[in-house]
Amino acid sequence: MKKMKNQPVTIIALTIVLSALGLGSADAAQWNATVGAQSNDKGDQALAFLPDEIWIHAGDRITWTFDADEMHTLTFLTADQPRPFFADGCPGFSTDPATYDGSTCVTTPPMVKGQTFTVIFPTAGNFKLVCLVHANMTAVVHVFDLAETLPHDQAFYDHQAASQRNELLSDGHRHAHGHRSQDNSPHAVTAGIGAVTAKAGGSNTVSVMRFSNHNIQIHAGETVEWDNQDPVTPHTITFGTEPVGDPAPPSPDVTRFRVTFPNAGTFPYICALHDELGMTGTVIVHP
Ligand SMILES: [Cu+2]
Repeated sequence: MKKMKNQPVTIIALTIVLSALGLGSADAAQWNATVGAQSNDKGDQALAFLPDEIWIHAGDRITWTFDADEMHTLTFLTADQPRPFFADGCPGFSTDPATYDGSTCVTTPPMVKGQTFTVIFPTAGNFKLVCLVHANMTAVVHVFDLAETLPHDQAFYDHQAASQRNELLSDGHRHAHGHRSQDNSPHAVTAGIGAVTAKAGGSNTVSVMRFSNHNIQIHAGETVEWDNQDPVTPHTITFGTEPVGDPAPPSPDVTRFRVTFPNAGTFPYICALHDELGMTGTVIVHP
């Protein structure tokens, strides 16, 4: 009973503090946005914040919903902060909801479809949003003073997010299809195709998480060459048991990988980073 009696006092005290800071909840608006998008088979991945540009008022909050099985982070760095490794975070990870005013780094750990994260923006400014997993995945949040008028409402952003999503995913479909039809070298496999789009708000990428020619047939003694044509997303070519722990490739700059198969047999392989998205293949070696 004693506890119940204390609660109203605490709430009143908190309200006074918030009002003094000009963060009265009556003015604060809730905005919604999305991180990532994917095709139904998960093979085409939009590496994008949707929408990639939002205008809000100081004190407002934005909740981002993750919508892809490919992992992403939601990260606001401080000025001049070097881009950290995604598993290290700021270092460390922010608790939900986080507050960002440019003075302290805010980041989520890598997150996937269904998870959400909210950031409150108490002060005016232009804040860049990045994903620590994918270079070239950026957006911007413009925080206006309360006196300024916002250019758009939530319905506008919902519509824009949907059209950016559709544009990226249909791009991915076209790239994959176009590439496969001209893929006439019998011993070559393309591990990943991607295209970066730079826009006013940020840059987005669509990545095709599939091996072209994924059931390649060769003869014993021949060589298969994999190349990665994706400028943003690394891939691995992994035969045998999936490595335990962090599957990041030891050298992301390697874009070509050759294996010679001396013996006949069927050799399944995966991309250790994206096998859960269906990025798998087989080399069938005939005698
Ligand atoms: Cu990402």
